[in-house]
Amino acid sequence: MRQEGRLPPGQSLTLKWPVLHYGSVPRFDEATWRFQVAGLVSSPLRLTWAEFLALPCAEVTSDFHCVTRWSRFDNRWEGVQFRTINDLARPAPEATHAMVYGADGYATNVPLPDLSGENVLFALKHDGEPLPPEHGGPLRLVVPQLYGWKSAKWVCGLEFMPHDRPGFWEQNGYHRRGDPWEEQRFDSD
Ligand SMILES: Nc1nc2c(c(=O)[nH]1)N[C@H]1C(S)=C(S)[C@@H](COP(=O)(O)O)O[C@H]1N2
Ligand SMILES: [Mo]
Repeated sequence: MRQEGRLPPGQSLTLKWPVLHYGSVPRFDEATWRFQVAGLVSSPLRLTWAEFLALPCAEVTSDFHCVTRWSRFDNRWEGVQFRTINDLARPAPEATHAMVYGADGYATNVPLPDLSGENVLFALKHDGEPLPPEHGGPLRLVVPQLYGWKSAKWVCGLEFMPHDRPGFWEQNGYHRRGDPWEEQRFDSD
């Protein structure tokens, strides 16, 4: 659905669902998979797949904007809100950013205020179907208000940090925050 004011500057709408990542799709093994939360937290987490699935589930619909200039509207995501993980781990007041990790060795930094919104979640499903491996299945982060590279696929954990530190793309010239409405594409923007 095209709607006035929904497309950030310099973006084009796509009806397809492009697959974009660096490297190859990591293998998922339910027996050895763990979701780890570390760093500046009162309760570090190390959840098994069964424990993760037992967390309360939420559903949100959001638009997705990739820095390579495509946007996809109305993605229906189901999963565990970041808030839920945050409440379990209880970060210290000094924590300002998180480094989010993917099982492929990916890392991306996100300011904590950008993670606290109700539509930020660790997604297990997209448009009613289990998340396909090429789109980050079985679990990916979704941070809809930032460019897509912040939405780490195959997410396996995060680290709460007392300051900002660049992740993979951020070390390679991409913006620290990546707000599509401000066109924060590159470090120099
Ligand atoms: N682990 C991991 N997550 C990643 C990436 C990646 O290379 N590795 N690429 C990012 C980029 S640049 C985008 S645009 C989205 C694309 O998600 P999609 O393939 O489901 O469309 O995944 C993001 N998450
Ligand atoms: Mo991207």
